[in-house]
Amino acid sequence: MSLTPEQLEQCVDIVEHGEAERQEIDRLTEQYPNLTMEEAYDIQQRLIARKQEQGQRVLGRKLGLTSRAKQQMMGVHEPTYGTLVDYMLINEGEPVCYSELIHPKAEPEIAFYLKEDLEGPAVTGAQVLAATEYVFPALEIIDSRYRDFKFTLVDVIADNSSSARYVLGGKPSRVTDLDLSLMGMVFYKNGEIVDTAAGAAVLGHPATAVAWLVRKLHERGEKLCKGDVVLSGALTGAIDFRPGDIVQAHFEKLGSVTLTCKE
Ligand code: OOG
Ligand code: MG
Repeated sequence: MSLTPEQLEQCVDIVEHGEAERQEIDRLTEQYPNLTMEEAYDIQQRLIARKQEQGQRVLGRKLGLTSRAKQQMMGVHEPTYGTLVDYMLINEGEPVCYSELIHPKAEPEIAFYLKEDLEGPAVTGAQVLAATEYVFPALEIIDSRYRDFKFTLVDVIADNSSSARYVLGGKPSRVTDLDLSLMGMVFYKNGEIVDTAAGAAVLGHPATAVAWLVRKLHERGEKLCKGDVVLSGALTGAIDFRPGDIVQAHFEKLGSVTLTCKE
């Protein structure tokens, strides 16, 4: 460990301030080039602890950079996770407020809702599916606090993996009899197709991504809990949107989810 507790707290101040003031921040690795992944997750954990002290509840987790499209887009080579709290959830039909965010982007995801805790060093995708009550079509709104949305893997981890908002589609589906890897998805902006994908874009199967998350959490003495929502990672690259835009993802069998945006 190269950073002192004071330096870790100072990093939390920077990220927290960027989000609260909607101001782009410099990459933490410019100040701390040797920042480790472990320290970056420590910063994220301290950031979430502060949000909890302010009354926010943890609603679940999100995976980041699970698809090759996203890894290439961001120039990184492995997934990350982030933590979801109350104010990030947008009910479908409510608009996202653009003025609360810096440079938001939207991306289509499959969300898991857990009926059992999941923990341990060797959890499989099959165990994830067995512990899943429902899956939902989802749109994640990411909003990196870093200037120009540019960061290294450790930077993005410290910034809670760019978490900002998320919308869950209204129709819960049971995973039994669904093949999430073959599930097709069409992504629209203002009625035009911007991208298409299948669930397999997410590490081969979205449940594999959730299993990766459980193993990663285990390394830090943490777990997924009954009632948690897990966003399993974007199936495509993320797209910009502005007030007045309508972003939609239509999933085979799961149905669709819509995001609107106001000033
Ligand atoms: C990091 C978060 C990526 C996903 O689903 O891949 C992410 C970023 O690209 O800013 O949420
Ligand atoms: Mg995402």
